[in-house]
Amino acid sequence: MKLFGYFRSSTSYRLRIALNLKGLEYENIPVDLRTSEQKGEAFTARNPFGSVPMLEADGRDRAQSMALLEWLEEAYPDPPLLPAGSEDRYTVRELAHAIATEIHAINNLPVLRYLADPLGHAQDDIAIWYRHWLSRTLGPVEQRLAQLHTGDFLFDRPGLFEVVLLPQIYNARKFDYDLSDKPHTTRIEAACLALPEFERAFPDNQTDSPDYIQPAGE
Ligand SMILES: N[C@@H](CCC(=O)N[C@@H](CS)C(=O)NCC(=O)O)C(=O)O
Repeated sequence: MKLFGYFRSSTSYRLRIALNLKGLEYENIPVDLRTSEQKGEAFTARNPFGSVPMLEADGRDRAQSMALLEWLEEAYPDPPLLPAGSEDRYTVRELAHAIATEIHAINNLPVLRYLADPLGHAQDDIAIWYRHWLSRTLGPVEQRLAQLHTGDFLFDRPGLFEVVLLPQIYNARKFDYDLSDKPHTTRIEAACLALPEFERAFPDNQTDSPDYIQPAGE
């Protein structure tokens, strides 16, 4: 498999975590969003959305991270990203889709850029926008985690929820968002970051990151 992504892209980060959790080998192919490589003809001929991630697998190019995560789950069910029962699956999807559709889609880079140009908003206002949409959904997510009496993970192992949560929390920290009133969210974040599957997927540990340090012996 080849994962076309960008180190700081949260949707690429989702895929890296999921592939690692499933123990699937993949080659990471950096697509440089700074030079708009994703909008070039060579890339859009393969992925008309002109966005990352794109996964090349079984001779097919697939895009759209949430659809890709569901595809991975169906194609490679073991180990699972979703719990066994339909009620628990519902809970995972409720929280994962809330983050994907109510935070990420509204706070994505093209949206933030559009607010600046052509709409003319100042960076300080854009940061207020960003934190507003974070609060609006991270608050209910935290409340739901409290109701569910979660431990280190939403259920017994990290899965689709954690795959979507961790990249969003990484972004929230980049925007200096105060998470001190979100003990359940940050407990799950800490437990995930301690796992090698999440560590390997971390943006700074990708070869296209300026912070990348080649591990000794590689
Ligand atoms: N709905 C898409 C969104 C993908 C997306 O927006 N990716 C961003 C990086 S996180 C990207 O490629 N942005 C560059 C652009 O849209 O021009 C998904 O979930 O895969």
